[in-house]
Amino acid sequence: MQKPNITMFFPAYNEAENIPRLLSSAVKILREAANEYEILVVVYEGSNDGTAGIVKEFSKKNKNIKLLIQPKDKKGVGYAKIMGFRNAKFPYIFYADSDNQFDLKDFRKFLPYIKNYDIIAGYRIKRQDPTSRILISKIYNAMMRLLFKTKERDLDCAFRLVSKRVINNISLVCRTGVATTELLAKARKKEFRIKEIGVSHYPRKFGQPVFEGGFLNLPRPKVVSSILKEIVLLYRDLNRK
Ligand SMILES: Nc1nc2c(ncn2[C@@H]2O[C@H](COP(=O)(O)OP(=O)(O)O)[C@@H](O)[C@H]2O)c(=O)[nH]1
Ligand SMILES: [Mg+2]
Repeated sequence: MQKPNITMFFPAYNEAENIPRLLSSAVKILREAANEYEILVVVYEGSNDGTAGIVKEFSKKNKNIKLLIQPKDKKGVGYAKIMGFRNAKFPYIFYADSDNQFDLKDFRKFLPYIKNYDIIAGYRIKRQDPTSRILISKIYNAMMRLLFKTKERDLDCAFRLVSKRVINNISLVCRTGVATTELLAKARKKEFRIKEIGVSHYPRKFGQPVFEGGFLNLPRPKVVSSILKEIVLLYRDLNRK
């Protein structure tokens, strides 16, 4: 059986210390799993730790690796995903966070299903984040499930394979982390087939998460308010007659 052609993309905001391991493992997995492949790293222009430069170095050595710059005025991990999907040239598009909290080897578990499902959504078997974050996420997931009738168990898990069929049939507009729910809710509405697969999760070793920070490591009010605003917009969008 012919191997699939695969695009992998990774959003990155100040992930300089994580990029080398991420790209090495992505190349290793794709060389064995794909016929042709490309790796896009969508780097937020506001990154100031040299992330883009490191990706550029990798792209000089491997022409399948490409750097995309996300404009400064279009911040947000959701917008980075829109850019990844828009620029992906292959029919199977996989994305994950670039902070090495996942092990890309788990991508192999997806392969037997890629022809029979439109979305394969990873869920974290045991999430390795601070307890406060896990609690907030549980409340968030419950609320999103109620509002958007999504049934998947880990809505904001950034380890997914999406068929280009889906991207060509729905319009994605969310710029924040709400984007991961938007994708599932819109795909579900169009009756695309969704499969869930458990994946491993690890604590962040380098760099900072965007959601929380500061002295007490609390959720950042600006991030929370932009997420809440976007939930309202998405609700209106999905319930428009
Ligand atoms: N391009 C881009 N990447 C982002 C942005 N915000 C977060 N990221 C990346 O998205 C991924 C998830 O972010 P992170 O803060 O670790 O989220 P968490 O794992 O849910 O705490 C990481 O790889 C970040 O570098 C953004 O505005 N633009
Ligand atoms: Mg993370």
